[in-house]
Amino acid sequence: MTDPAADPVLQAFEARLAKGEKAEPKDRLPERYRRQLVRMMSQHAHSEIVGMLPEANWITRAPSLRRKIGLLAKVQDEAGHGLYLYSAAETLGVPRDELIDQLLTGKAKYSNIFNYPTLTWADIGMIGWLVDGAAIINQSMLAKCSYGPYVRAMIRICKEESFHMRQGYEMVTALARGTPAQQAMAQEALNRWWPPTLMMFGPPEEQSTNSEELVRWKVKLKSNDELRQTFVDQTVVQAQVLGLRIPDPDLRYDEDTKHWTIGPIDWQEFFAVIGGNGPCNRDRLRARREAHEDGAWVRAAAAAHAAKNPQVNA
Ligand code: BYC
Repeated sequence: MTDPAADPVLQAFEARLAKGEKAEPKDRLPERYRRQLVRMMSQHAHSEIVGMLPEANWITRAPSLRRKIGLLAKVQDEAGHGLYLYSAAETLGVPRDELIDQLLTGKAKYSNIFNYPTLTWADIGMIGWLVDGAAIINQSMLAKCSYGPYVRAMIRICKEESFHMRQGYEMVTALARGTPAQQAMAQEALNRWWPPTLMMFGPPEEQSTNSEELVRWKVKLKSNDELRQTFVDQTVVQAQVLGLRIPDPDLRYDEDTKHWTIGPIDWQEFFAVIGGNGPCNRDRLRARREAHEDGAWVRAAAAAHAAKNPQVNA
């Protein structure tokens, strides 16, 4: 890691962070900080966009009009989140086209969780309850991070994600209080979504290559493991209320620490999934590429309209 004494830009930047000030796009930012933010914010934007796919898979099969309207609105919200985040990442000097190209060519990462299939309607409830629940815990920390545009995007996104989580919990509640077949469907979905949701927080400290820098520069305010623990403590109790069983034979309440402890996480599976070898990686990228190609005429029309109406871009 660079010694701040040898780098006046880094020294001034760290002094500002120490005073609790936020960094803004017009500031002189250390190159490494800028690159770390581009990496993280673009991965986050891609996750929102790819995250639309597993849920969109169920729009036509939602069990009632009310559920269909709710799901449609949620998927549209995710598209909006992706757009705020691409805009926020662009403030760091990288054009959106370049970021999208990195996603479509498989160079960029996106959240591990969206490489798993949505096999039943209960999976849509699990995404809301577990995946959005995990995302909010991670994102409410990012909403206090050191980069102003990311903070502003996160504040808005967290409000919408909280609603998504409540909606998911309400869907799972309906199944958990339903017929034995509905209860079994909810339990089976929880069994599949629990392990990859725990992985969403990223690997443990010793394998978390970016954490040291990100914590130092106040992008991350808590470690991956600390946030994962917050999620476990919150979710175990919710599962108890629902009468669902967390699929972990090692799950125990530790009276000393007052936390729930979990069994081992399969990090080999995690690294295989983020390396491109999860159950749905190829499908997800294929779907995104097709959507991008299908949208070419919209981009061309928007560009032609803007060229004829310079005030649009003024
Ligand atoms: N998935 O050094 P580490 C949503 C990678 S979407 C994939 O700890 P870092 C929603 C990591 O990139 C919300 N890769 O990383 C949308 C690194 O590899 P590189 C998504 C992961 O950055 C639609 C390596 O592992 N949220 O809510 O310090 C519908 C070592 O990890 C993951 C965000 O994107 C992962 N889960 O910490 C419904 C939040 N974890 O890049 C819901 C923003 C780690 O060095 N991101 N890796 O090659 C973050 O907060 C942080 O990037 C992470 C990881 C905590 C995820």
